Amino acid sequence: MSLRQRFFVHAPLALALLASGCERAPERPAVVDAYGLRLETAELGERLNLFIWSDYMDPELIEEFESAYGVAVALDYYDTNEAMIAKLQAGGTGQYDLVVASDYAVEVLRGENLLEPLDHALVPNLANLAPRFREAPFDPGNRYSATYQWGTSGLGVRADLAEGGEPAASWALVFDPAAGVGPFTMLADPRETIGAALIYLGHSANSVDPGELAAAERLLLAQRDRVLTYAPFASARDLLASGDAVVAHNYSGDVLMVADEVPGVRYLIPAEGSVVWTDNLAIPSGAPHARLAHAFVNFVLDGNVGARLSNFTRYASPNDAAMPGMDPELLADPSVYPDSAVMARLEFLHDLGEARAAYDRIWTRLRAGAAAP
Ligand code: SPD
Repeated sequence: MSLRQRFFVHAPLALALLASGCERAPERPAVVDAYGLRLETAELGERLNLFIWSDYMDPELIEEFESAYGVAVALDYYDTNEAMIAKLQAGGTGQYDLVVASDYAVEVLRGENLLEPLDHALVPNLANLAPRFREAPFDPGNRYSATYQWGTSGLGVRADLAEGGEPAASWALVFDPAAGVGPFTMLADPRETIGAALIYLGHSANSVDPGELAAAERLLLAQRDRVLTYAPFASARDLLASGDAVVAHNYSGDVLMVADEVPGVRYLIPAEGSVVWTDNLAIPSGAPHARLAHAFVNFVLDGNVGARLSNFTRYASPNDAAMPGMDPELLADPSVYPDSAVMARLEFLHDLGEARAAYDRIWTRLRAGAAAP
C-alpha cells in the first residue's frame, strides 16, 4: 500500500469561498493521519512554511504530505547555517513552521530561545531514529530537534580532468600550491572553510585558540588568490559538473549527485580528517503552525519516507526503519557511510559561544580581501 493510500483524510477539502461570495465556506474537516494522530481543523492551517537547504527534499514527498493533510507546503531556501540563523534572529521565527539546522546551529538557536520544544507524543516515529541520533550531544533526547539527514564534508574531484591523474585524498589539493591538480572552489560556509584550514594545520575544526586561528587565517589568505570562487554547495556542484572546477570543497551528497551524472567525479574525504555533520528538523519559537510542523517531522521519520528522502538527496539516513527501502548502492557506498577508520578522523562542529565573533572576523576579512591584523 502506498503512503498516499495509508493516509485517511475525513472529507474532501473545500477551502474557497462559495461562488455567491456571501455564504460561508464549508467547515474544513479534521484529519486523522496514517499514524492515528488527529489534527483538528484549527491546527491544520493552510500552509506549512519550511526553511531548508536547497535540493534537500524530494518534491514527490512534499506532494504526498500536501495531499494527505490537505495543506500546501511552501519552501524557502538558504545556503548556510549562518544565513538561516541570521534570518531567525532578525524576527523570522514567526515566518517559518520548520527549519533544517545543522548540529551546532541547533545549539545556537536553542541558546537564543529561538526553538520550541518537540512534543514527543506527536512524533511517535522518533523511535525510528538510530540510538546515536536520539542522544546527540547538541540535543540529547531530541528535546528540540530530530535528525533529518547526515553526511560529511570533503572534496569533489574531477579525476578525468586532474593534472597528474587520480588525486590523493588530501586537503593539500587546495592548500598546497605544489599539490594542486587544477582550478578549485572552497565552500562559502565560514565554519566549513575555516574548519578545513584548521584541520589541514593539524588542529581541531572547533579550535578557539587565538594562535591556531591566526595560522588558519594566514593559510586561507595565502590561498585566496588561487580560489576560483567561494561557492555555496549548489554552485560548487555545478562548477564541478561543468569542469570549470577540478576540485570543489563540498558536502558529500551534493558531490555524489554530480557523480551520478558525470563518471569522472569522485568524492574524497581528506586523510588529515574532515567534518561530519547532521542536519535536523526543528520548530522555531512562535511557529504559526506548530502542530502541522510536528506532523511533518513525524512524516519525515516514517521509514518509507526516510528511505525515499535519502535515495533522493544521496545523503545518509539517521533512520533505522529506512534501511530496508534504501538504494543498496547508497548503503554500500563508503562515501555515504564511511567505515569506522574514516569516521575516527571526522569531527562534528560545535557552537563556539563567544568565539563565534573571532570566526566572523576571519571570514569577513577573507571575503573582503582585507589583510589579517
Ligand atoms: N543539498 C543540501 C545540502 C545540505 C548540507 N548541509 C550541510 C551542513 C554542514 N554543516
